[in-house]
Amino acid sequence: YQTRFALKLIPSVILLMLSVPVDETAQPGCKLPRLNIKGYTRGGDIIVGGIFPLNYQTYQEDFSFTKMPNYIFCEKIKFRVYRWLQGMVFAVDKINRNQILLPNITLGFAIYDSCGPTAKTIEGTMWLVTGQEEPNPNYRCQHSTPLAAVIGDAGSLKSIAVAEMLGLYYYPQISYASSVGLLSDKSKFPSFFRTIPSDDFQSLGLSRLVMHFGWTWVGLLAEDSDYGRQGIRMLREEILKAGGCVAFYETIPLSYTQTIISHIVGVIKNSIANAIVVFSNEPFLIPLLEEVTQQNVTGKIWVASEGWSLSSVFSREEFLQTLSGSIGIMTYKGEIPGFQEFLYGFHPSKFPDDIFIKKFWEQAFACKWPETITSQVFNIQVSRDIKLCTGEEKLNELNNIFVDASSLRITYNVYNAVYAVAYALHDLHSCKPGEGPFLNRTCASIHEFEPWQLLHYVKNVHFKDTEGKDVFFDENGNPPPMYDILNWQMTEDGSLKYVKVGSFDFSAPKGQDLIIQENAIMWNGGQTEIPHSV
Ligand code: TCR
Repeated sequence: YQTRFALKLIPSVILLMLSVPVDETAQPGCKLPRLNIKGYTRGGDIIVGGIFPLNYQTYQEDFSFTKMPNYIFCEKIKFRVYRWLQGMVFAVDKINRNQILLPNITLGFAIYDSCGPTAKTIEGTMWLVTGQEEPNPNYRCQHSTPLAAVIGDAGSLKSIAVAEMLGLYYYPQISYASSVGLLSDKSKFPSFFRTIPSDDFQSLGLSRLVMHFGWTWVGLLAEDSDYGRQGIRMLREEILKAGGCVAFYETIPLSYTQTIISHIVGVIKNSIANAIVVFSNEPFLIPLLEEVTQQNVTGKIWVASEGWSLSSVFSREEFLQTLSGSIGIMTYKGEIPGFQEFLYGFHPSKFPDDIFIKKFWEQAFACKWPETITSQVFNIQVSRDIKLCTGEEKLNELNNIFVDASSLRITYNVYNAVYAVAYALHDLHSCKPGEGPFLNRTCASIHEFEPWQLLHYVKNVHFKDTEGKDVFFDENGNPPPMYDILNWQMTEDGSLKYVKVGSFDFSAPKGQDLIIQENAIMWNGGQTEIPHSV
């Protein structure tokens, strides 16, 4: 429902509320339109930037340019992404409380919602780099706190744009979810790192999975983006190399058209291939799988890339007949001690600087804060329809993905990314004069370092995470490639649960890299025998 909502144009009443007033007070003599950016910030000795695609975006198409264009609306917080964001806040707090890691240095942060087109993400990056609400490129004032690094963005499309800009200044960037292979190219993205493995490994893993089950005749679907196309291209090569065949290959459009969707569903129905590997992110796949469900296509084995394998949308009841029994690949899960309590105790009164928290609260509890109700809206809507928020609402009584810390995967990547920055800063700070890595064995100063100096330390960072696993980046800025294999099983009460049925660890010796517990898998229709590919 949420995404459906997001795809539709919102009623004009809400548009009225949301349209941002155009700032008429741009300084005389300044030619650039004034950008006025708001984010969630907290002060400190050093700032860590964060970029998260927090809100759903809606478009109101008006490209007439007869007035100042204002066609993107960001509304409705994605609860899961808000949890990722809080993972960053939690990590920063924890590092600041840690007496051993970065003692006497307080980390602050500046977090930006990258909802909207890539241009908005660039805008946010300029805000981080310049440290000003009116970001003038190439200018960060002497008196402003140094920016250490930027955590984000999620999608590769945006991260590539950010990386192109940050690469210019050599600011370290660590993404928690951008996985396309392209970002491994250090000649193009010299300051990019990530805590999610590169898709090259995922493609390899998916092909091994398909071959393991003896599915030699497979259908392939790819999101029409670098993520989908690059992922499927490599998967296809691997399948062919292993002696398999591709029954069909279709791309899923980024903007919805019924003709293409019907065409793809037709191809799936008419093909005798049972196994279908889908390399896609959640939003673009929704219309296709809705159509598949509507046309009652069952008995297929869906194999999910990690872009959609934990999507809450597809665990809805209407998809269960079609999708239960699916196999998904996902980055491994980690524990973050104390995070569950942090989420349960999360409350607007504790985080007055969080510019998103009130909206989140309203959405989570379907209420309105008295102060957010403008008199205008009050007049339009009947006031008795509005439930007021009191602050007494209890998050732990809510069945909301935000408070669910039972399976932290992307959140965990965020957490480790922040720690990587902290450890790099710590190493920079611990440098002994005369033994430093820079010219004439000098060190950098924690109070006044150049972005490339910190980059040196991020490249070499190495620490143990809360799971005891080693965190480091290889020469391409990638973490050790490890994945879990999940099986989507229908429970007795008719809901979906994700059961771990195996894992990939590409750093393990050959033969031990792929582990699958076949007897733990439940296939579509409740079968326990491995289905055949035709
Ligand atoms: N890489 C995708 C984005 C993405 C994502 C996710 C977004 C991945 N996994 C989970 C939301 C939730 C994998 C990309 O574009 O690189």
